[in-house]
Amino acid sequence: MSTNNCFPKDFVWGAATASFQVEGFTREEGGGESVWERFCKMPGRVAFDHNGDIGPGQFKKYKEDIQLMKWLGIKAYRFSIAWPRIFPDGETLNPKGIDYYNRLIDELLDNGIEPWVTMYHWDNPWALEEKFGGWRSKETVKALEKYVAYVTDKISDRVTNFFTVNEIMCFTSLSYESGSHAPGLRLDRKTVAQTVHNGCLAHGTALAAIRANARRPVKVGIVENMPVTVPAFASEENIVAARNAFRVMSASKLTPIMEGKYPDFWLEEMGNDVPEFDDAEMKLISAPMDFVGCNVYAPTYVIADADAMHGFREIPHPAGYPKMDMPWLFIGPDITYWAPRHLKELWNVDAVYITENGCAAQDRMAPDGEVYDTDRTMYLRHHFMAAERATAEGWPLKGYFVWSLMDNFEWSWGYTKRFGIVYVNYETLERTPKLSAKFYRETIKQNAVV
Ligand code: PNW
Repeated sequence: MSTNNCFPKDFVWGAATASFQVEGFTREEGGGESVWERFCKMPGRVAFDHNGDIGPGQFKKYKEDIQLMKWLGIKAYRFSIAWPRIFPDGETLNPKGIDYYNRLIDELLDNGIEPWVTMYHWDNPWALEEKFGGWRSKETVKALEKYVAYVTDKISDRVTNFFTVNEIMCFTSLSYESGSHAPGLRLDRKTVAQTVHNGCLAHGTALAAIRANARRPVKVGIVENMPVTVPAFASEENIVAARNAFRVMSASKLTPIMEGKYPDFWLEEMGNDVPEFDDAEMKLISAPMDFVGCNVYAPTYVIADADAMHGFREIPHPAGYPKMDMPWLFIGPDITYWAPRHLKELWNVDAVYITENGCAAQDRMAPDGEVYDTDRTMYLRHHFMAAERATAEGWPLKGYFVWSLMDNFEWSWGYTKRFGIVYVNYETLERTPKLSAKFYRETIKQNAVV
């Protein structure tokens, strides 16, 4: 039993997934089409034209999956609700749509696992895209408000922890600028800036709707994948540089959410392409949260540079820098330490959760039926060391959710990338805990780096 490297007693160990990535069976019980379902049907957009029709099939296998979670010993399961199950055309209620989530929540609670609910993880109703242009329009934000109000009313008797939206960049810039995410468009800078603003507004609107409709006291925050800036080495100047860079690099998202206004330098830089907004919206966007969720995968290295505009310079990764199995997945466990530290030092945030951390790896089942993902285990262990350091130094890190509980639909990569600590055989839907799952189980059991 290790006595060193222990986590605080109440540290929340969890696992995360998202509806479109794990559920499958999106049309059962009256569900509608999401932008991602439609995107999968556009030839060539998703690897091998994979789709979310079945996937890991958690919609049918949630009881089995909850037994896996129980075996792992996680205290919390972060999952998202599929908006088109509840409002299939974005506007008309499907009362049966909530049934699945009621079953899931009840089963989790019966097994001693807390449900942590993400309201929006990218699967918005396709109809809103057609009618209003999706996140280009504030009409979509209004539709989100109605959806979030309804869901909160139905589940807040049993759910305490809510997240508003997941990763603003991924449903705005990637969706309307680079086009790698649904609906796959490539639009001009002003339109994209408007989607980003509307994404912030979606967060603020959902936050208010959750607070207004909750049946009991609840806790609410956002999930962001802000660039996590790491001082190339921790000299005093580099630490200051990394902290400033953290704020500057989130100028259109987390920074206005924390500060209530867009930074002047950003407004200047955007010129005529500044999105439409008013004071009332900025107030909504920046309403106080109970915690901040950070999805951390790869580092952004920074050094001090007195001649640079904001006093820092980002250093690119050299060609041979070690990576996990995604083009962007540079290894840099220090982000798990620096995210809560920057958030505390910049904005006095008192509760931070790592809402996602994990990696894709080239998992193969060995002849003995085991998956020996020593690479993922190494990746995770180093993040746990950084997490333990953060808690030991008193930075406000309160919990950690591994991405992901199981292999799932990795967006435009389809099923070609595996992020799970549990292996999924997509032919039989059989689940096999990998070495990393056994490692995670032991970590939770000892509440320490093992
Ligand atoms: C997150 N990047 O997305 C999402 O929240 C998950 O749904 C997803 O499966 C997971 O990370 C793994 O990709 C990201 O380009 C998308 O750096 C893109 C990036 C990071 C995270």
